[in-house]
Amino acid sequence: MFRKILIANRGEIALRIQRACRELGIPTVAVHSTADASAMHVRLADESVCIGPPPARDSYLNIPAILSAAAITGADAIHPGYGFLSENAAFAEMVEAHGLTFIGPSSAHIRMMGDKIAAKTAMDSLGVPLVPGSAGALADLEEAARVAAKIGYPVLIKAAAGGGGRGMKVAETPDKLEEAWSVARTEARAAFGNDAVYIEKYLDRPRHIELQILADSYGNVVHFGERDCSLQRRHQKLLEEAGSPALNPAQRDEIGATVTAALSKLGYRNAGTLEFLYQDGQFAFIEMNTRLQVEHPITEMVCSIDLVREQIRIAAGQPLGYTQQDVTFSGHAIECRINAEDPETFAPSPGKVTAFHAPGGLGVRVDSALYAGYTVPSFYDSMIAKLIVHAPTRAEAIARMRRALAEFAIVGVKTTLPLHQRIINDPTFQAGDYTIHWLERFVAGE
Ligand code: MV4
Repeated sequence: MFRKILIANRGEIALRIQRACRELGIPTVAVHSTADASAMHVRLADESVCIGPPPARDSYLNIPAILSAAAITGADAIHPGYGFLSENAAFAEMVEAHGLTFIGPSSAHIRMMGDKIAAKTAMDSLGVPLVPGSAGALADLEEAARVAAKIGYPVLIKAAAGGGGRGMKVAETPDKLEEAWSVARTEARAAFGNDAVYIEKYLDRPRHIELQILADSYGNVVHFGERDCSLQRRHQKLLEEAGSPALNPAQRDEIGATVTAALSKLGYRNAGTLEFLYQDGQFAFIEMNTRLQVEHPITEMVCSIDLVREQIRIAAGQPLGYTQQDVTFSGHAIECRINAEDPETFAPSPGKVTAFHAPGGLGVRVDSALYAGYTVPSFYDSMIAKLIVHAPTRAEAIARMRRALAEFAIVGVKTTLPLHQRIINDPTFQAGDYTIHWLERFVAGE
């Protein structure tokens, strides 16, 4: 096992990783920018190192400073959390080149999944269902037109280096293809320095369902069921559920078996999430995330597993301690992401938190690095808390979330708590009858 783990992140996820380390008896090193000197992840760490000025590119993305902090403190492993350097293959490579362990997949797998075309090609060859589309990058507009005619309109042109919705263009009809093609290529070149694009059949009302897996270094792969992440606005998730209101256990078992077999053949290691679009009873793989995800706690609640602990054990070369049969699903979990934002305009609302009271009680979990007197800085993501509830049924989880939201007091900054209260009370949400488009319309008042 590791002697000491450096956590290359901030906020609630840095605390989450510290907690797992502490339960394993492993000391932690926090890193922080000058803006975060009094942050909770620094206060609670065993030791801390300042790695630079407030902008992330100078601190939380500053690879030499982070590697130096590991060397100075004698850390032998680095956990990247989510965001920042978590899916940076070059960083994973450098960590290993310095004789440290990167707590995550191999740099080769991070790189493969970062290229959405390579990810789809790999999953296709392993028998994972895809959205119909081009086999690889499109050579030219003529090829795009040929593939589009074959799969049928509307189609979507996507950037190979994309993900998270950037560099995507819909063409409803053949006469719109040239425009979509050139806009997608121009955007991809500007955003990623890579204008490779591919084409897919456009699904008009899918749900976004993702599958959590863990894989050890010995070919054992286990899945922990799905999360329904359809409730998002501008590709920012607001609320997630485990399991999906749209799936039954047999459907979960079937896609789970397909995915675990595929990842075992691929030789994948550590935690991963496969993203699918789900429409008309069909799963279609779109992307794979090679990191711990923000919404991992809802999976932990329904499976009674500590995913971060398992990530650390796997990275230390230990085998998974259980098989698929040992994974059981109990009840329903919901997560609300609470952001320091205006609940109507979504404008960031940094500033001093003058009062903070977190809800509690049976089946309530709050993952947050907030405290009364803390000043939310303007330099980073606006998520300040995750409120997670777990209950025997979805209806009881909704009632529990309503109760917990009402108890939550955050004073001094605007938060998205009122928006979550509106969502949780909405009949369409309560019926579980929503797609990826529902929330945008809901916040627009439609
Ligand atoms: C799609 C799609 C419809 N059809 N692909 C958006 C982000 C990226 N991860 C993939 N995305 C989509 N791909 C096909 N073939 C619709 C989306 C999409 C979306 C997907 C998941 C969650 C929210 C979304 C919001 C808008 C569009």
